[in-house]
Amino acid sequence: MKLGLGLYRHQLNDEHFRFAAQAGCEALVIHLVDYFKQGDNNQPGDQPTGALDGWGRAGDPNQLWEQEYLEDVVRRAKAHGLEIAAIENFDPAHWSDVLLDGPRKAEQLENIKTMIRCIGAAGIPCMGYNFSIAGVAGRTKANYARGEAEAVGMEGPVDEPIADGMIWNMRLRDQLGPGTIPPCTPEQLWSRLQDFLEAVLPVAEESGVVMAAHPDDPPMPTIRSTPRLVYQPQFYQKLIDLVPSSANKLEYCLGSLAEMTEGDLYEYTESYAQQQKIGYVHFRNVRGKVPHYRETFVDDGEIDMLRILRILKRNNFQGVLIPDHAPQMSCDAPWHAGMAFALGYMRSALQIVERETTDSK
Ligand SMILES: [Mn+2]
Repeated sequence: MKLGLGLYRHQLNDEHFRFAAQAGCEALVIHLVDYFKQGDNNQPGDQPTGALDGWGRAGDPNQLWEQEYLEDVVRRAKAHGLEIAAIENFDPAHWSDVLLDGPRKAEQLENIKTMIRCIGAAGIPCMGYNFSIAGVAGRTKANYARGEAEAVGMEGPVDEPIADGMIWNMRLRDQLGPGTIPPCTPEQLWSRLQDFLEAVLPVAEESGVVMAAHPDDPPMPTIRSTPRLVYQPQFYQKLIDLVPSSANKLEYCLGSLAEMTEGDLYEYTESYAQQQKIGYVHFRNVRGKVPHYRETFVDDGEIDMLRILRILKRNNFQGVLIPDHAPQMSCDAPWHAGMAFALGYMRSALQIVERETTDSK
C-alpha cells in the first residue's frame, strides 16, 4: 500500500510536491477542476462546500485536458519522487449532458474518451469520478471536530431544487435559471451511468486506465431533489456488475461509506477488496450517519482504521490511500497542518500493518 496526498489544481506546484514528499508520500491524486473559480463561498485553502449556487464556475466545455499538460505534471511530480496515481473528478462542463442526458451527450462522451486516452498515454493509471447530478452538495461547515477544529458535516436533508445552468454543484454559466433542471428518476440515472460505462470502459481498458467511482457524498437517497446512485454500500456491487470490466473499480471513500445507514463497513470492505475492485482509498474518518454526521480527525471517528488496513492488506491491496478531507487546524496553515496530521497517522498505521505477519492477527 502506498501513502498519497490529494492536491487541488492550484496546488500542483513544487512547494506542494515537496510538502507531500516530506510527509512520506509516494503518490499524488490530482484535481484538474478549479472548484474555486468565481466561488465567493469557497475558501481555496480547504475542501469546497459552497452555497445553493454551487462551488464556482465550471471550465470550458470545449477545452479538453491535453496530453502535454498531463505529461508536464507527471514529470514535475516525478522530480520529487512522486507518481501521479490518479486524476480525481471530471469538469462538470465536460460531461454535463452525460449526466443530464442532454443534446451534447454523444459529443461529450467522445471528448471523455479522448481525455482518457491522453491520461493513459501520460502514464496516469486511474481516473476517479462521481456520477451525480447534484454532486457533493448540501453539507455544512462548522467547528465540529476535536478542539473546535473546523470540519464538514451535515445538518439534515437538503432538497431545494437545482437552478437551470448548474450541474455537479458548479455553474455552467454566469446567470442561472430562470427554471430548474429537468426531473430524473433513479432508473433513468442508472441507465445514464450504464451508457457512460459502456462507452468509456473499453477505451479505459485499452489505455491502461482504471475508472474509479466515488460513492455519493453525502450518501442520501436524494440531494436537491435529484436521485443518487451509490448511497448504500450494496449499490457499489450494482455498479460493478452493471458493466463488467477490469477497468470498472471504486474510489473507495471510507468517510462516505461510514456515513451510510446500512451494512457492516468491515464485511463489505472485505468483499470489495477480495474482488480486487478497490481503485484507491479515501482514508478519512467520521462520526454519525446521514443526515447528521461530522467529519473528524482520522484517529477520532467511529471507523477502526487499523482494522480497515488489515483487511486491505489481507486481500493484497497495493494501491494508494489519501487523506481525502481533514479538519482544519488552528494555525497559519490550517490545510497543511490538517493534512500533515492525517498523513503522519497514516504513515504510522501503514508501518504497523505492513510489518505484521499474516499469522499474528
Ligand atoms: Mn471521498
